[in-house]
Amino acid sequence: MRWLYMWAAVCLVTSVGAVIAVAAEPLQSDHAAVIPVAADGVQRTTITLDSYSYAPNHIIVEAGKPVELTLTSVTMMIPHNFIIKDPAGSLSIEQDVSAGKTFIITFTPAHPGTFSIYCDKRLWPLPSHRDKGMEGKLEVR
Ligand SMILES: [Cu+2]
Repeated sequence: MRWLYMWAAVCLVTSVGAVIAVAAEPLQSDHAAVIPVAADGVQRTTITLDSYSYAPNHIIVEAGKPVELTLTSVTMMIPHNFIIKDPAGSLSIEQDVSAGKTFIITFTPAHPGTFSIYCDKRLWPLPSHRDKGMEGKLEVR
């Protein structure tokens, strides 16, 4: 009988652990968007910046064709930015997007790969916006 109680206790602890693990998943789910190539050959889309998210937060483009992103902030106060850095040096994008503003950036990804998009703003000593979930990815095919 004692074994039965212990088994039940182990099951309870395991399921509580699973619930905690699910709760610790990233706040944003992945919203992938394949960006179409327009008639003029440009891959054009809009990304909405909010506190603390990008929407969509996963964009898929083709290598070797220009990309034009309209970055629109919908925040009232908090400034954000939009950073993509390829450690190999093929991409180096850093655009500040102050509250309520819109900026258009263009670049041509040279090589396939998956690159992080993130906001590195932070109000010390709070965690960075990226740590609060403000990140995404650029997938180049
Ligand atoms: Cu930010």
